[in-house]
Amino acid sequence: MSEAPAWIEGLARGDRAALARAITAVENDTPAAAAVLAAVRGRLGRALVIGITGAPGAGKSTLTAAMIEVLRAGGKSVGVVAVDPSSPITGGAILGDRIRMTRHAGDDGVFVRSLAARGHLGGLSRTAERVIDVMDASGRDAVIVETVGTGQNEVEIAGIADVRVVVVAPGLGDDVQAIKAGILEIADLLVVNKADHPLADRTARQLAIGTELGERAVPVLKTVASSGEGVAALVEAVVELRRTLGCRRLDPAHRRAVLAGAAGDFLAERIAGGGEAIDALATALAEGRIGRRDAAREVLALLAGKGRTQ
Ligand SMILES: Nc1nc2c(ncn2[C@@H]2O[C@H](COP(=O)(O)OP(=O)(O)OP(=O)(O)O)[C@@H](O)[C@H]2O)c(=O)[nH]1
Ligand SMILES: [Mg+2]
Repeated sequence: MSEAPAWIEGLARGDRAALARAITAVENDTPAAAAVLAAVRGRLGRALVIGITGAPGAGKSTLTAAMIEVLRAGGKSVGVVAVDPSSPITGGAILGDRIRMTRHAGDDGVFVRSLAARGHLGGLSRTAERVIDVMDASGRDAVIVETVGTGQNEVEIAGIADVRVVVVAPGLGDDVQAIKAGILEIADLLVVNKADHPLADRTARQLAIGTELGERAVPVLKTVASSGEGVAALVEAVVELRRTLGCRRLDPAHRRAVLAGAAGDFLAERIAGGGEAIDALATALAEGRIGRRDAAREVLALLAGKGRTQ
């Protein structure tokens, strides 16, 4: 490991420039990344990390801006991580988000960073997690993670947050598919935004019924992000939930999942490389001559060098 750059000590003081450099280091996995991660260790778990996800146009960015307003009024410093896994480069959607947040542009208490989808070692969600870690360690009181879209990647990224808020627009709650989609399953809180819309009450009721059928009760709140109505109550509910849920990134189950992901990626890479024994095993699995678990065990043994050579 190379010597830690001098700017790293500014991170613990919440220095903006140091924060920006540290995020760039972990995002691009530069030589300074190891020093950043070392500086971050032991300083995690203080920030309230809020995940905002939901269908395009539901009002996530407007709601994020409104939540920033409430948090800033309460004297809290805020970090924002905007992620768009669907766009290969930091593009239109995120640019739009940035513009909407210009109200906070001159405010040192607000730090916004967009994450592009391309080229992340260990996946975008792993990078997002590291960026959140850096913001947390730099003393941000709250970190808001906004993801665009509702794919697997987005659900995974939102899953890193301590409190996961799923934003729904009026009308969408009537759609059973929306309730079935994995996105609602990860919600700690459901928000029907655009509550100024006539369908909002009905959607909120439908969602409440939908979640009652599930394994746990999920609170349903209503907001008008564009006017700020209901947003203070939302922030209050999020803070309250964080008290019981704790810091998700420090959770052993989450850490195991990260390890499982790393192991899975490694295995996939090795198996994709093929070879006589691996291809024979793959054929046996495809033809039903061996079960999935047995095949998995065998491939592990093979890669560990203890399996059959043929
Ligand atoms: N009437 C009304 N309009 C809203 C409200 N919140 C947001 N909007 C509008 O809805 C549109 C979409 O809002 P965004 O905040 O960009 O939504 P988003 O979910 O971030 O959208 P993507 O990032 O593109 O997925 C904008 O025109 C907002 O001004 C609300 O509470 N009421
Ligand atoms: Mg947005």
